[in-house]
Amino acid sequence: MKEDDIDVIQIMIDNQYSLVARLTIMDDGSILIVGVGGVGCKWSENAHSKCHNLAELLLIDSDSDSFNSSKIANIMHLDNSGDAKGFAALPNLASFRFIEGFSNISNLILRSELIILLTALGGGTGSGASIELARKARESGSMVLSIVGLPFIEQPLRSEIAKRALPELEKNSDLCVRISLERLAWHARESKSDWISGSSWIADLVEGIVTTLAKVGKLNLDLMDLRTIVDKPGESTMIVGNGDIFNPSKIVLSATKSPLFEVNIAGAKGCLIQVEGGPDMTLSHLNVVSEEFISLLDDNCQVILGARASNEMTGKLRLVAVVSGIN
Ligand SMILES: Nc1nc2c(ncn2[C@@H]2O[C@H](COP(=O)(O)OP(=O)(O)OP(=O)(O)O)[C@@H](O)[C@H]2O)c(=O)[nH]1
Ligand SMILES: [Mg+2]
Repeated sequence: MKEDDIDVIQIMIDNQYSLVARLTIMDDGSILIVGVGGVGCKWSENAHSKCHNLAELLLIDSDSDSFNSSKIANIMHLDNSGDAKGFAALPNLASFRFIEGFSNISNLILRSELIILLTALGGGTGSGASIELARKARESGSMVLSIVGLPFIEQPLRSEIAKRALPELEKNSDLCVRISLERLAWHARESKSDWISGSSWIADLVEGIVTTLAKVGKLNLDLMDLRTIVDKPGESTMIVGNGDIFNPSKIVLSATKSPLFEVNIAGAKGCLIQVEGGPDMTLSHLNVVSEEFISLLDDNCQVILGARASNEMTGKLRLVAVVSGIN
């Protein structure tokens, strides 16, 4: 899509959705992707590898194996003194260690406007430290989007730990997306990847959110837009769908097949949508994808729409949506 086309699309969108275009470009380092615990670290490292120019990475774990593969991550090791490989179902100890070591990462948190926190609950580290991280981040004025894996049904002890941790994490996050590990594993099989690496779904979602908010573009959406949507009463969630440019309807279908946990977006009252494509994306692609997605939501849903074209997306389309006001 050429710059001129973007101008045309801008006018069309203004007419249809009363979008207020903004040119805000976030400062370097203002988006931070944080992985907490073994699985959270893997998910965030994978996600960050797709948008490393636009966000910083922080890995937090008690098991130092989580830090071995990244050369660019900021690291918070919750057990520097010993050779412990985890907190083996002790979230309180993980919280305590996190608070004790927080001053080492406080600057990083302080300069982050948006924190995307990834963790899988049920173990010690993720279930304890993620809550404290979210709390500290909110206290220092950051917006916190949490993406949280919930244990497999056949893991009763882990599920119990997760059940206790989840409400606290939700309370300390602006938006908390619950991922079913069963559905993620199913999704991973379909995309020929594995759930421990986040399937491809989590990396796509995080990359989508980061590029939506950080990328220089005429239709750039920003944190104010995101805030408008997530502040609506009710539940909120995030969704991503991918496909090729020849079949835009399929993108919406792929978005509805997400590994999310029991979420029904039918009555959603707010939605921020970003459609991404390559230079070959046209207004009609943009319309088909956004209209089809919006038709799944409440008739009076407030919609904020953005679009972005980049060379890497040639031949492809991606829809990223933050949906809120779900009852
Ligand atoms: N089935 C299965 N589930 C796993 C496996 N590893 C992690 N999980 C799931 O992912 C959740 C989080 O695991 P981790 O990220 O390893 O936990 P952690 O936060 O590092 O916790 P600690 O190691 O106890 O400090 C667990 O509660 C399980 O539900 C695995 O190898 N198999
Ligand atoms: Mg661990």
